Amino acid sequence: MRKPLIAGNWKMNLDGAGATALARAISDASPAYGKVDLLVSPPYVYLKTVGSVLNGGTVLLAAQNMSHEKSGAFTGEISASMLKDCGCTHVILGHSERRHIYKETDADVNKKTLAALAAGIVPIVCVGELLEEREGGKTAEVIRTQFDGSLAGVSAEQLVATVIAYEPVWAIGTGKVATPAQAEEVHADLRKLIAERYNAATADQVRILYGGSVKPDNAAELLGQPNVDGTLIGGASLKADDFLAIAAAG
Ligand code: G2H
Repeated sequence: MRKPLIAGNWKMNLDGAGATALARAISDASPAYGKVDLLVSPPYVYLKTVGSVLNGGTVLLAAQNMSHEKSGAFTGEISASMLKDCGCTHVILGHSERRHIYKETDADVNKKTLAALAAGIVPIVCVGELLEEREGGKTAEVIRTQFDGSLAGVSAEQLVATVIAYEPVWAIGTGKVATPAQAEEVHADLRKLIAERYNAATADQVRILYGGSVKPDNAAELLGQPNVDGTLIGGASLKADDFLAIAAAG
């Protein structure tokens, strides 16, 4: 039985006061949402502040990216051990904004994934197709290629400790949500791929989140799909009421 994970990706939004207030509202309400795991992912500079608000509670803390390097002359980069030091349990890797704006490749995501796992941080590895790829009938091929490239060298044991997020690029921040059937088709194919590459028991345990314009009014149907094990939420995670309404649907 996979416990749903409801994750808020705050992206490059909020200021210190706003991040603190949002974290406090979610943390205070969290005891009523025990059926799901709650996670927030603030910008790097607010991780410590948000972590101190969440301290002692059950809400999980994630960074939105990290370097695969351990330390050294990498100006502007942040390592896995620094994230751990700030209280992070998770890190989002290969988000489509990283892949498409900052040109991160599957090989880059793979190095980061292996570094996160080695450091004991749970990677939330994102995959997703572009609109033209979907329209060209290439969705399954693109997702499978991204999965294989991003997760190369990950053992079955490590994969169970990894979260996959399917985020169709055409549905991100656009208001165009994938239909529950479209999401379920890709999630089911990802689970089949995990069973092929690893085994059925591993496939059964890995959580696969859906992301892309998830809102309170579409969350229940998406989360009702058998292979949708949670959501990665952008815009709607910036308001505690909306985020918690999605969590209530989990
Ligand atoms: C997809 C999602 C969060 P939004 O990027 O990862 O954002 O919910 O705003 O589409």
